[in-house]
Amino acid sequence: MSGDHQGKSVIVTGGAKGIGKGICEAFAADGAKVLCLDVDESAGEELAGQHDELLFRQTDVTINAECEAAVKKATSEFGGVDVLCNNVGIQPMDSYLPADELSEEGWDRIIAVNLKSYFLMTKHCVPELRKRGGGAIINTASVQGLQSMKGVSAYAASKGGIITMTKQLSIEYAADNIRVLAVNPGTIETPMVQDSLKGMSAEEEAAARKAIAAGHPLNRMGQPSEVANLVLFLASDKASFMTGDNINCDGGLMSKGAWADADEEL
Ligand code: BMA
Repeated sequence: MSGDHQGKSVIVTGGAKGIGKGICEAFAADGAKVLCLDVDESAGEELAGQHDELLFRQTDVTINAECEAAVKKATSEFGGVDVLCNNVGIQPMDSYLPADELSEEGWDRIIAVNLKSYFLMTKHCVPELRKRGGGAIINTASVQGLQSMKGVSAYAASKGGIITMTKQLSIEYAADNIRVLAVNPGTIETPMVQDSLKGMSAEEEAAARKAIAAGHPLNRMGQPSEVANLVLFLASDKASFMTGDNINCDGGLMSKGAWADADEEL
């Protein structure tokens, strides 16, 4: 525990599972008051039951009025907002399609959850951050906002959008002492990634896990807590001269050239 966030009020979207859960737990362990927002009520209630200063509110952050109500909840319960972690993200298995085969609804859903919600939560939190004399907005982007693959048009657009919006917002609100940063996780052991391995035989899953790990120079998937450590640092005064940037937390994935493995086999 660093104590950097002792008594601070923090909102985390998509906070009940995966990276968001790791972020909620790390802030709670550091003495912050945490409002966890998620659509998954049972996972959220279970998490809230494990921490004294962690509240759960079932919220669909794609809906403006729900975001507004959630921010009001944080201010009434905790007296204000110091840190917003826009973290929610989906990558549904049925969206892994070329753009010409992806439905309009499939595109809209991913963009609404992964990108629009970041705008809506920012919109409602900024006035509260201003009242505190400043604060931090930490956005969960992805290495998929930097480099790409087949079948992820909407997901890639959403993550690239987060990275660009992070830069834009950092300029918009620098004078308010609000720092805005993004993190780019590589493959992290989360329900979202586990879902992508569902339906495989044990041997297939083991082979897929081996291949995913091998893509990362550290030769493994990351853990939610490892992304959370970075988020807490970026949200703290220790990162006081950082804003607008996006930082990889990816076991070296983005350092690896596309030719690296082929070259080793020569
Ligand atoms: C994340 C997700 C994961 C993926 C990782 C690295 O954003 O898309 O499914 O493994 O990027 O590509």
